[in-house]
Parts: sequence; C-alpha cells; structure tokens
Amino acid sequence: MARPTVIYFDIRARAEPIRLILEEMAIDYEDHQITDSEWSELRTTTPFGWLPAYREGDLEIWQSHAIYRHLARIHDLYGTSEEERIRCDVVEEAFADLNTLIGRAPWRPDFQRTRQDFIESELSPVLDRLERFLRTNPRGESFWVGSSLTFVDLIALAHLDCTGSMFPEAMPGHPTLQEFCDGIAQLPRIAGYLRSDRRPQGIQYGPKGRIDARSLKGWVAA
Ligand SMILES: N[C@@H](CCC(=O)N[C@@H](CS)C(=O)NCC(=O)O)C(=O)O
Repeated sequence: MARPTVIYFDIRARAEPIRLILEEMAIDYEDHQITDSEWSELRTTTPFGWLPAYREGDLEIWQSHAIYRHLARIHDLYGTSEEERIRCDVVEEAFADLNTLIGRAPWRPDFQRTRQDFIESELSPVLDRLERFLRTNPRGESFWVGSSLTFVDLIALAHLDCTGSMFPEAMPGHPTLQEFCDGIAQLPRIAGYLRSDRRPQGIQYGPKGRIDARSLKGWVAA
C-alpha cells in the first residue's frame, strides 16, 4: 500500500475518523493540514469544493464517508455479515447527523445565549437515541456492531469526543456512551495517538475561528 495522505484543515472534525482508522491499523500516513491560502487555490480544483480528501498512490477520494468505507473494506473493519454491514451503515449515518448538528450549532446567531437550550432540547435527545441504539447491540456495548472493532466505532469515538469537548455538560447524562468512548480510547494504538502531538488541537471551526481543545473558554459554559 502506498503511503496515504490525508488532506484537511488543522482540525479534527471529518478527518478524525480517517486518522483514527489509520492509527489503529498502524499505517504510516501524511496528515497534510492545509492553510487558508492553499485552500483557496486547491478549492477550485476539487470535484465538490470540500475537504477531506485522501490519496493513496494513484487513488484519490473526495468524500469523507467514501474514505471511511474504503479504509473499512481494505482493513476488514466492516463487520462479518450483511446484517453487521447494514448496522455499520446505520451507525455511520447516525454519527454523520450528530456531526452536522454539533458542527452547525456554533454558527447559529446568538448561539452562546441559546446554548443551554440547544443542549437540552436538541443535543441531549440525539445522544439519548444514540445511547439506546448502542444498547441494542446483542453482543454488548463495547462496540456498536458485533463483538469486535469496526470503522464506525472510530467514527463514534471521533464525534462523541468532539461533542464532549464542545458540550461537556451533555455527556454525564450518557454513561453508556462515555464508557464506550473510554473503552475505545484505551486501545493501545488509539491511546498512543490521543496522547500524541499528531492529533490536531483544533476541534471544529466556528464564527470566531478555530475551536481549540486547549482553550475552550467561550464554548463551554462559563
Ligand atoms: N460531504 C462532504 C462535506 C465536507 C465538508 O463539509 N467539508 C468542509 C469542512 S468539514 C469544508 O471543506 N469546508 C471548506 C469550505 O467551505 O470552504 C464530506 O463529507 O466530505
């Protein structure tokens, strides 16, 4: 396999599941975090006008979920039966919805004033439903699908971690989700990555710029 390159911004967001999969598979990769000026040039050449993109030799992929699924297929992280693959797809889409919800929230007008209401009336119900769905895995709550790791566990960790950083008040009410995250975060390679300086400190972008994990003041409740 040619050394892959992940092309994205200096944040976790949609590229973090890609990084987590490559880290867990112990694949050496380049994490190309582009600057604003590089992006204004590159944007016009991209098929959809968005990142992330992924390169592996001659292969180029331009949609985040196509990248996740490609990596899942080639690294055998896509379940062991059609039933499990369907459950992977369902979980993948449910987390895409969560990512959209938390990614768009900071852009709402006057968001800091309505933040608590957002957590109670929008975010927590979504987390409740995700938690209920995790509990329907007949093989237990350590994984979303079956009894071993799939790519959707790494998507789930990426987006739940992001949710917990931006909205820490929302997570304590969801102990099963938190225990799931703690379990995956303890896998040796994932734990090594989470502690490393390979991991971007930026979580998402908001109207005031990058939301940084080292200084969440202004995003978490005062
Ligand atoms: N459907 C695309 C959406 C990607 C997307 O929304 N990317 C955002 C960052 S998360 C982007 O490239 N924004 C740059 C811009 O709008 O200029 C995917 O999943 O890859």
